[in-house]
Amino acid sequence: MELVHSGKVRELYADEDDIIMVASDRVSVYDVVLPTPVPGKGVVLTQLSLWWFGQLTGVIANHVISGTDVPAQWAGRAVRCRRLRMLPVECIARGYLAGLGLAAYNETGTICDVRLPPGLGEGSHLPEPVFTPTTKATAGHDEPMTRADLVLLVGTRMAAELERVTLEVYRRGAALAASRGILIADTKLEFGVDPDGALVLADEVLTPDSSRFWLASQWQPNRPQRSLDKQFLRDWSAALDWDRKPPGPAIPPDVVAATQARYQELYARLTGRDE
Ligand code: PZK
Repeated sequence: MELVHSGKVRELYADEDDIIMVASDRVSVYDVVLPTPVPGKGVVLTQLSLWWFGQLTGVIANHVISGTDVPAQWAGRAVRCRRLRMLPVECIARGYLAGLGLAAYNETGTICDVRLPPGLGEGSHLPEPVFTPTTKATAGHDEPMTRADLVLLVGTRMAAELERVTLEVYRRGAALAASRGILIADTKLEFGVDPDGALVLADEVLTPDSSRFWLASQWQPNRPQRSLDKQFLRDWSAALDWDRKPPGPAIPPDVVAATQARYQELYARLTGRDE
């Protein structure tokens, strides 16, 4: 199969008219891919994404053709998808303040033209989820967009549709996760358009590589939150003499095992399944 795109932790292949998305066991911490894989991660994230797509079928069509009709060597970690015309925007919804959203708020009191109340801090729960689209930078980091930027890129109707669907996916996902003790701080969605012009949810959905997951029982205002999946990696790497630039350090076996256990726990809690 032809390799179409290789990302930090995933690969995209072309199979005739379809594409096959393959999730590796690679992990990144502070945006650096580490040299040691976390066995099982690609399978867990793929199965979680497929489960969410299923939960969301009433909200929006998706690109999944099959989670099983894939080459045997990638069983469990690959998804056969419809090839779409991808929209050049990352659609982010935020329910809590963290990351680039926090940085924008601290500078301007707004995120992507949405004014937020004063006095919010790191980890704050927002009064309403906000839609904060960003550009897909080909080099360097993604940049926040204004509403006007988005309209120029996709048109008025599509801009409104993207906002509505992104917020609805976030609301549904966050409500379901909250009922299982997990907060979804924010999530990044990618959409494509099918040959009929219909909007389709693509990529992966509501996984820890596209979203911030926090344990509700551990949430505290005004501090960085403990990430459900990567906290062991962060705590361990913080104690090293590492400048957070590539190449990252090799992960010791006990930290690999603890990280694996966190991915499993997240999957089991959200889906109610054991694997
Ligand atoms: C598509 N990416 C992101 C980059 C990955 C994924 N259904 C689709 N049709 C056509 N193209 C894409 C999709 C989807 N989803 C996704 N880039 C293009 C990407 C690197 C690795 F696994």
